[in-house]
Amino acid sequence: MSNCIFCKIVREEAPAAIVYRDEQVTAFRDIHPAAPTHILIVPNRHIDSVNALTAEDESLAGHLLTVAGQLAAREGIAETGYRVITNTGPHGGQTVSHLHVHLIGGQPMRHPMG
Ligand code: DGP
Repeated sequence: MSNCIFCKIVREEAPAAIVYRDEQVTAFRDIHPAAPTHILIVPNRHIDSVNALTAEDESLAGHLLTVAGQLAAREGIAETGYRVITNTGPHGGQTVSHLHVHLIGGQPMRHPMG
């Protein structure tokens, strides 16, 4: 999608602190970090949200989580713990319509769910 900010980051047409990239996903630091570690992991191919995932995306969806775990280890927060969040739609608080996984950690999480 030409106007999608995360597509632009994936294509390196917009700046971002990219921390990981492979043929399926790109990970970069959130511009408004909610904790010492706040990384967004996005599919390189535009997918609006969890709502748009199909059975053909199951490997990709799993890969987003696997990379989250690997980056948590690399960031040194695997043992202390962290949150992996995917907001979906207005009630979920999704503000960027390109599927993304938040990896947030480095401090105790304060916000309760819901
Ligand atoms: P969500 O509310 O789940 O859609 O989260 C979107 C996140 O994306 C939010 O934490 C801020 C982040 N974000 C928005 N625009 C940019 C950007 O241009 N660069 C980076 N690095 N992060 C962005």
